Amino acid sequence: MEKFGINKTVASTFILILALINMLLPALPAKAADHAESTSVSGDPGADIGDVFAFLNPNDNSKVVLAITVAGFIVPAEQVNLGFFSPDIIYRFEIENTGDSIPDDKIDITFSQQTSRTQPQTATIKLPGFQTPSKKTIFFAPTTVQTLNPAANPFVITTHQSSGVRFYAGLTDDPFYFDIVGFSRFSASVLAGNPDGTRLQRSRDSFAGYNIHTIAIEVPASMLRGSAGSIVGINGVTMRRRSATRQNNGEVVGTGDYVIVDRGATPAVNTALIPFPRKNEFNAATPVDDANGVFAGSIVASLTALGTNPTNIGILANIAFVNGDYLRLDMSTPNRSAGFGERATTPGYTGFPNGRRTGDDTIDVLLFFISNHALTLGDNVNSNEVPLGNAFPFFAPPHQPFESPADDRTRN
Ligand SMILES: [Ca+2]
Ligand SMILES: [Ca+2]
Ligand SMILES: [Ca+2]
Ligand SMILES: [Ca+2]
Repeated sequence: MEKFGINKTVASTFILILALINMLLPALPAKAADHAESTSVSGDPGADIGDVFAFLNPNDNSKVVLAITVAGFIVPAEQVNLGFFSPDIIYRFEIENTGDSIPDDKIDITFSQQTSRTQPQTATIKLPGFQTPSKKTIFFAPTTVQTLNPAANPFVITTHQSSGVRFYAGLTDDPFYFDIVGFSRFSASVLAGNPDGTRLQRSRDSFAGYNIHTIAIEVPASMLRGSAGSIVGINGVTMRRRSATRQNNGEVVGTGDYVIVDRGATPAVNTALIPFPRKNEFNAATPVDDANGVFAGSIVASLTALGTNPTNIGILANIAFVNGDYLRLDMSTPNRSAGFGERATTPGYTGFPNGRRTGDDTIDVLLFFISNHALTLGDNVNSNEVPLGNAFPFFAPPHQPFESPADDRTRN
């Protein structure tokens, strides 16, 4: 068995971060980057959640930025054709703010039909408390139209006047970075009984150069607070109507109640830890199911097979399912950046698993615990391939087609 060197300083810093988080949080949600992780969503890109983010605006810590990415791997040359949101889907942020696994409120976002490749769709945003007549707040915002020009169209950001809520929907660079191939080869080596850390030294970001659909909303922290005080849990959900009927004119009409197609909180739980036969089931389930232990056996079995010891299984279980898979954010912890270029060991680090910032290296944090603290260098992909924006929505603009032969930045 090959041994991986353990950097004790790095390890102790991680453990300190974890201890602090465990004191603050009854349970951390398992949020994973989960692009096309199950057959139910790989065949339904519009509803396929890539990642979910929740963090304090580093420029104004009284505001919380929530974001969900869907329908990833958009090639720049096709983004005019592919860059729109399905009008049949509810995009939802579930808000858990009482400290259990049951969501207490939600933000729902839907989109109008796309009528032209050059015209925006209209998003309808229902803010928390929408079910209460006195709090019923709804507003509308245009999406950002895509172009094949060398420069992306500027982000169109809409501010709802009475609440101060800000909204963005459109393509962005995919901020998730991960060497999928390296991880897959490394996992295979572990499962074969011969762990080979060199498999993680390719330093290739499987997501580089591709765009993704991003929905981002900035709300006052006070809008998310509940009886759990400054701790809030976020679960990203996509929903479609239970039945769909294909019409003779090619349109599809949905009927019946809305059901969950995909969900996202802690990165990579479904991708890495749920066995293939249960991936569709996991996506359609809820944090309450997690807390009831529906997937506990499968997750523990996957971690055990990877050699994760009981202590670290306990840590990851607390993140992934003990109190439901939510991305838990302590809104009382100051945040000064979107995390770009930081590691969990960077002084002042305040990111994942405390919420998740667009720049956070979530894979390295998860690999650290899965490997019993041996993999201190993670997957050797340490940041997004382009800088993130320094203002809301804290994403980079979409990649655009190049004018002449050049590196397209993809790194498969
Ligand atoms: Ca997904
Ligand atoms: Ca609750
Ligand atoms: Ca990227
Ligand atoms: Ca990494």
